[in-house]
Amino acid sequence: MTDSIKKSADPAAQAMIDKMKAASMSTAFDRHEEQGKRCPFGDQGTCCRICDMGPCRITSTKRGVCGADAATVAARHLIRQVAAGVAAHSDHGHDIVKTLKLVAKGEVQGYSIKSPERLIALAKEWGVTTDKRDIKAIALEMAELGLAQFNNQEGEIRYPALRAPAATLENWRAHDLIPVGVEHEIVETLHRTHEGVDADYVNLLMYGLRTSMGDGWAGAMLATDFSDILFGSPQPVRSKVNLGVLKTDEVNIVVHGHEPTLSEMVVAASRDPEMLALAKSKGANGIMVGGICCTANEVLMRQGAPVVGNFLHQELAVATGAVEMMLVDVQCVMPALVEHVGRFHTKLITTSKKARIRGALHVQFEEEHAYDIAKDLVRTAIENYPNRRAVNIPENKPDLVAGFTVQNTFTHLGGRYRASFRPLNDAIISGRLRGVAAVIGCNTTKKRQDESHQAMVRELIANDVLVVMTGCAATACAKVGLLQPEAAKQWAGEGLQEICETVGIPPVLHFGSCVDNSRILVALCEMIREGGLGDKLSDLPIAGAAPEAMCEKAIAIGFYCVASGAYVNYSPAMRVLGSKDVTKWLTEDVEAITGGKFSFEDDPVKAARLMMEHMDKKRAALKLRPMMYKPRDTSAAATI
Ligand code: NFS
Repeated sequence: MTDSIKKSADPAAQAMIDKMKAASMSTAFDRHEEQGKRCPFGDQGTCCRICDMGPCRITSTKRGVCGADAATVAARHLIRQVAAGVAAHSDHGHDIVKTLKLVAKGEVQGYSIKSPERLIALAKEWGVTTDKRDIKAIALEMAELGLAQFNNQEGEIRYPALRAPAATLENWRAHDLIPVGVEHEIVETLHRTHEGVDADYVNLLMYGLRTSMGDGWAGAMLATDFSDILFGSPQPVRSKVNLGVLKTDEVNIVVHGHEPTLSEMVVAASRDPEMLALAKSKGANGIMVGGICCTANEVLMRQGAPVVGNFLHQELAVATGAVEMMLVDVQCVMPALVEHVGRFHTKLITTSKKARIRGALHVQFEEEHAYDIAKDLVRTAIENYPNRRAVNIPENKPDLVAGFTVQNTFTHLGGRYRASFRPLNDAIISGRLRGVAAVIGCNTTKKRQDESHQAMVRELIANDVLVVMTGCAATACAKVGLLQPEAAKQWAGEGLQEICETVGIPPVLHFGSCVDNSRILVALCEMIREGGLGDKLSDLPIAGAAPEAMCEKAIAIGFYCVASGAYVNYSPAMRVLGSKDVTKWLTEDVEAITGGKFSFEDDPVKAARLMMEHMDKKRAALKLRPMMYKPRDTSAAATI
């Protein structure tokens, strides 16, 4: 294997890694190697950095200056990571809700309420009067109620009681796992983990679960619902993925980061006849707006915009020399981009006051002037087109289908006149489907890019597990055609194949960005409501995985999935292995509390089997037909 083949499973990435190496450009893959072997204390969660008497390195015989042992230290640092992940998703959600408020007050430019039916449905769910009321008045009230979810100080966040099955809700209440509000739990986590406060690792980890609920069942869920209201509820849509979507003869604008507020406007501005005429006048045949990371998923789901790549593609995209502008907002943006754009004509523009990079241009995004700002940015990109030098775009750009949601997926499964979860539940009960798996999360330089996602998903669908995906994981699988309906014939087990062919869906459903993992929680609630699969979320034959996890957001997601009763394989392992107690609690003891638990298996195929064993255990408890395990065909002929 050459060096680049070891680093990424994606041929387009391999070509660019080689090219960058030849040009002496350092990528995340190189910097990963430069870091060398990691300090075992840091790597295993036993380096305590909480107070300034440290840092302390904890072993089984040596405690910190204050007396904290490995379990206390590992648990403290882990739940701080949970809090940071919750904060990231929730701040995103907060800004979306705030945008709806500005729309309701008429204080923005370019936005409207694209899905009034979703707004009305949500208002009814929240008990807000909708009859004979102006849509903007409903939007204003809903936005204010939504904003209150973040800083509520008493009671419970709103969604669990509205959406979760009664038995799950009761269990959460019994264990005090429902947040009062998103922000309070983050504050309390920071307090509890301050020097000299909570030293009981179980108490700390339980609070980590509670804090994470403010992500999945509040911040992220609000982000999804309010994005659907503002930008439209996604519908199944065809598009393309990978670096090959960049155009040799068009202005290429790459939107990278997370929030759909600016990227939606940039897509709209790129379709403005005035901008298209300007592009023509500069010798370009059009304007391509494509995305990286979850911004990609946002504009893919709602606009069908092509996906340039996932997390480890950001530097590679710039190195094609074909990107006129890379627009970034928040999260998952590498500061290293600055070094690369200096070698090309690419303009790197930060747009959020929360996330600036020294050396990048900054254009402050404001909702009040959103369309004008977007148009100015598109104009600048067009004017940059004649400055292009050598361009080298890999050819890869497979098709994909995305745009699945709780609202539309099961309309598909049930057919036009049977929009319910009944067909999904029946398929599981009859054994045509073993269960449902959510494979989500990032890329990491600790693993070969995309390989774990692809291997895990192939193993699952071969064994009749319907897979739902979000985030960079979905992009990884899209790159090898797994998000096309045709993939069912090639890869899926017979039962799943039959369903996909009857309904015309891929065996792997793209549910959107990482905040859209909340769609998966809602789908699980609907499965319980439909009946026949138990009475709490932990009864379902389902499992989750983040096989190339990298960031604190992924830890927060893992936590709220386990809190919700799911089995979650998380790899590479969280930094807790230095404490046997914390590791055991996360991978065993927590199951008695929530019904969910973690495993830290690194091998994606073995992990898929563990996930299926869990599904089979749940099937047995529900007295459903046992399923056979079929090793998947790994011959070359079976590969896409
Ligand atoms: Ni999720 Fe999405 Fe990707 Fe990971 Fe980053 S983009 S929010 S964090 S790297 S999946």
